[in-house]
Amino acid sequence: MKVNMKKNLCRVSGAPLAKVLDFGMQPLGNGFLGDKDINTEYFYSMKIGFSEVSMMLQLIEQPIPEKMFHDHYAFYSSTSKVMEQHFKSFAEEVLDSNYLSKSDPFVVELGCNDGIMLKNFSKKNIRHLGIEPSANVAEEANKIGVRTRSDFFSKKLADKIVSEEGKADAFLAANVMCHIPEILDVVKGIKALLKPSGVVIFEDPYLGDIINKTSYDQIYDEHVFLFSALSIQYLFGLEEMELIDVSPQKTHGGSMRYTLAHRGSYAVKDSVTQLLIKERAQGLDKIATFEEFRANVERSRSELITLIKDLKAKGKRVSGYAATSKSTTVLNYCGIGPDLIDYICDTTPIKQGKLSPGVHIPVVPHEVFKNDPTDYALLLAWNHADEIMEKEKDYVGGGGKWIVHVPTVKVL
Ligand code: DWN
Ligand code: SAH
Repeated sequence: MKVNMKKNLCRVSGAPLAKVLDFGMQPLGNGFLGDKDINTEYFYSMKIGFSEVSMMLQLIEQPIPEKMFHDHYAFYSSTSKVMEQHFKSFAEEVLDSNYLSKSDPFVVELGCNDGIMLKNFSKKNIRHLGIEPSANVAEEANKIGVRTRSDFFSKKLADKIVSEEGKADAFLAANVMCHIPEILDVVKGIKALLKPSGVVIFEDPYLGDIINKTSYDQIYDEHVFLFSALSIQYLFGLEEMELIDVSPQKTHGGSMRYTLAHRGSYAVKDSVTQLLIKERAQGLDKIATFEEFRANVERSRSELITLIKDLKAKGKRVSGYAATSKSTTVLNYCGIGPDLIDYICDTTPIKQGKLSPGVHIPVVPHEVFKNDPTDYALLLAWNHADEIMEKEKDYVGGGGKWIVHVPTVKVL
């Protein structure tokens, strides 16, 4: 796949980008590796920039998608029970809405991963199609009866789907629109794929929360864009589409669900007007806001390093909990390696026995954390805190302590 690599230009408006923050050379967020791969590990220069024209915060450079999404993609969506429930509710909301035609509705999902959301449609015999380039997770989806095509979504593919299967009532996506550098082509594809009454409903980590919580770990190779309602309105406006509803979500540390339709086809809900006003008041349209964000990120980094080094100096053992993609940014940007963290436990078999990207901390099964708990555990999946705290009461009961870095660095 070709990626438009015109440096320092906004991928949406083409206007020059103002540089916001430079994280230095970073490995792939999901680039877990074996000992033999250390010498050939891939790094790229991770910097973010902002355009006041499109109001889009974005990576200035991004590795080509095939480096990240392939037949051994390490993230399986169904590892979280809370996310299973979340996507069940998401699907039920769509099924109960007026957006689907009464006869033979057709639902398409971008980046369906292991089928976590679409299975709720397939179980009800709703005509559906998942588009998922990572072949290993697409295979899991197909295995559970979710019809999935292993490919990258594009305008060309949208035209093919329309000619083979007709237009869609609903185009869904979760945590994937922000992954696609060729976003203009994707929006053209969505426009072509939707019926006149069709809607696109998608959610992604929300820029307003990222700024408020200094959750800079949402920035990594896969997350090429950090969306706000302002930037989404601009982006889809290019194809004569508009926001008709927005709904904040608790998932992934604060997300926003956007519903869009062809311009003029539905009434615009008040939620949209209110959020756009709020975002301007928060300064999500101004470069100055991101300069303040940079200062907060730098402060968070120095506090986390100091805390962990102090604990080590006192002879305490520290581990990481959950080998998330986000943690790759935190650990590499802060320079936290195996000298400070003994291991990272994770429930995903494909990550276990590997080294974490860049800093090379061993990733071990969850049982290691159970059997050999450390004095402190850095909660790298802070977005799943409720689910994890509920499961790990024994750790705290046994004297273990959690370290979190979002929204501020502290020991719980
Ligand atoms: O956007 C993305 C989101 C949806 O998922 C992708 N680009 C990649 C991925 O990001 P992430 O890796 O930061 O996602 P999570 O959901 O924060 O982390 C999942 C990891 O945490 C998995 O490796 C499983 C692990 N985990 C665990 O070990 N024990 C998760 C839970 C809930 C647990 O109890
Ligand atoms: N929707 C799931 C998965 C999110 S991870 C969830 O919320 O848990 C992002 C997914 O998007 C990965 O499975 C990746 O393979 C997929 N993806 C990345 N680029 C894509 C593209 N161009 N078209 C469709 N899917 C893509």
